[in-house]
Amino acid sequence: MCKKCYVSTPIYYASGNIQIGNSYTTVACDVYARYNRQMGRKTFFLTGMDEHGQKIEEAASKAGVEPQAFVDEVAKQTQALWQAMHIDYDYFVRTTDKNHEKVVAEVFEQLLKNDDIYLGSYSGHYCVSCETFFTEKELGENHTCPDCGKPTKIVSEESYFLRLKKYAHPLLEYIESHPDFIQPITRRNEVVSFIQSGLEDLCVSRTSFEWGVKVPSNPKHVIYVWIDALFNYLTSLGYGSDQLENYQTFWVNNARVLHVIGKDILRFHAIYWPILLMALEIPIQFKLYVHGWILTKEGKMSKSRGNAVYPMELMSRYGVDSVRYYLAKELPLGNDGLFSYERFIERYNTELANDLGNLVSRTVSMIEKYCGGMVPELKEATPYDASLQETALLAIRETKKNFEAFELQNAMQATWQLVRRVNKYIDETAPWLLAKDENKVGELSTVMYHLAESLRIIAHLVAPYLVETAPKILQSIGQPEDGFDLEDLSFGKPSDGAKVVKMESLFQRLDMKLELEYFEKKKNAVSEVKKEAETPLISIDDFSKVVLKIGEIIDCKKHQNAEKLLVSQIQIGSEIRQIVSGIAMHYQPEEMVGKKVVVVTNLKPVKIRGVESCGMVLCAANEEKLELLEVEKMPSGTMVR
Ligand code: ME8
Repeated sequence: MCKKCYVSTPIYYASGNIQIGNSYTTVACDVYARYNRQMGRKTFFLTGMDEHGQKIEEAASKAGVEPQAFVDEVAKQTQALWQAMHIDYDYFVRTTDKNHEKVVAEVFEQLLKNDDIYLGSYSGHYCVSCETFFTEKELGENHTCPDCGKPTKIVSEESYFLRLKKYAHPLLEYIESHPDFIQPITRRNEVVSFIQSGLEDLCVSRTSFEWGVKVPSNPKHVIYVWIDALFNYLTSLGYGSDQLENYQTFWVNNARVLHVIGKDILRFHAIYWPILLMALEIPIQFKLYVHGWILTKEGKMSKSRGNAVYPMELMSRYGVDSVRYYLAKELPLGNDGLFSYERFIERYNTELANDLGNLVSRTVSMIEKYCGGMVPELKEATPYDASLQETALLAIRETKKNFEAFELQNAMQATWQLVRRVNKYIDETAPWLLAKDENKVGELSTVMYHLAESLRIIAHLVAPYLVETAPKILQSIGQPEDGFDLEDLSFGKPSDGAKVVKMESLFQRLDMKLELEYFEKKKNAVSEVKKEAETPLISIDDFSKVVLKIGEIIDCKKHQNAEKLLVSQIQIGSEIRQIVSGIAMHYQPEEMVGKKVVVVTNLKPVKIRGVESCGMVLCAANEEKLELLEVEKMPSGTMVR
């Protein structure tokens, strides 16, 4: 068995926008890396940031800071997020790392020297957002980007090109002779037909912006951000430096090298990356696992659509494990998954609170009640033990088999077969009845042993994703942590007098209605803020067109034709104005008299339900409450500024 593992996420664009969708890759890789460590493999888990390119240069300039300061801040925030999500990476690469930049520049020169890169000129449709050129036939309606829908620009410039055409045939041969190179197979087929439809040489440099690695022999050119980014997988291992140990261990001599990516970046990884490696005669060691997207009812998550859900928001309400659980469970390899709060809460309640959380607390309570808190050893058999043990062994086998294949969802399902079986075992054996019968003491002990032993196994199987819960389960059944070794996990560890520990419930059941209301309210609040942010700014001259004065209400009556309106007579300095206000649901006419309020005095007079209104009284209001803006000391007629 291969005792090593190298797994990588894509490096995230330093746009500082990690939502629940794109945090999927990182959680999934973390789960896989933890599984491999539990299998006793020496594991290198890589993630990081993609920090060059026009998009980032523009974002920094919009924020009014230098690009380096901009990406430093985003990297800090991203690392804090990963820490909060318990992402246990071995290395966090940044493409602005000096050693990375140096290797990218050298690699480019090498490709140039080998004539795999040549100088030409390019004219085409470029999407700044996706950092990608598109051919005419690939474009969406009105020359928009087929990926993000934004307008593309025609860009014409002297450029370097990478010879993709030259490598099309060898790449097809490689894919054919390595059937598991791209998984799932649908993605592999997509790549094959794309190559078969004819590859064009790829434009790999830009001259219209500065923020990137310069071509050393022609520094007006910045190296294409994807060449720069893809090499992170090697520079992180020391490739191109004098410290090649990790490169040798985790790349050259390793059968388990995995790049996990989303479907939108398949072409870069399945075509450009292996071609770059072929051109440099670096072995193609990696396999690609391609996942779909997490969508919401409104489609792909994006900040601009306002449907993005952020992991911090969920974690602070429901804890880290439930978010990791949801993400790992939601995406079958290859297909898209859905995020909705309903689904999240449903999964939380059914699978975490009911199936697992309850099982742990019931087991602990019963062992306390029936066995004085000490996990007993096996005694007299019950008719249900054999089937439970069989399910436990099957769950171990199937969970591991699916983790091996990066089928996280199936791995979790295999474990839940056991969780459900143990719950059923409690119903079948009915320990509360056994406890009433003196002749059944032996069977009761056996049942309690089976419950605790099953929980020990479950804790090991869920440890890659329920990182906070798994140690708590072990603690509650009085078992020491053993690094959650999965290699030798089996049923039948002696209980050795372990003592159970009663703990707070692992997952509190949630009230679906209340939770949905909470998020609905939050969504409304966010859209209010967004609306406000979208309101155009006005100048001081615009503001000074509005004349505001203090007025004292000297008389007030109900409007005769409208129950929501009050008609007030307001003294403003020496003049008296009549003003109609929609506040009758909040104020009685008599309580209005004597109030000194803020009045807009230069509004054009209007008739409201037949009554003339010459101005407006200002109030603070939301959906529930309304309050007049009042002053105490200032005399009527005072200007408000
Ligand atoms: O692509 N659901 O970075 P990135 C699932 N810098 N996955 C999603 C998703 C969603 N809603 N949205 C995005 C880049 N992703 C490049 C990578 S690697 C040499 C350079 C995934 O920050 C996306 O598919 O735009 C990608 O795998 C990852 O998030 C990072 O995306």
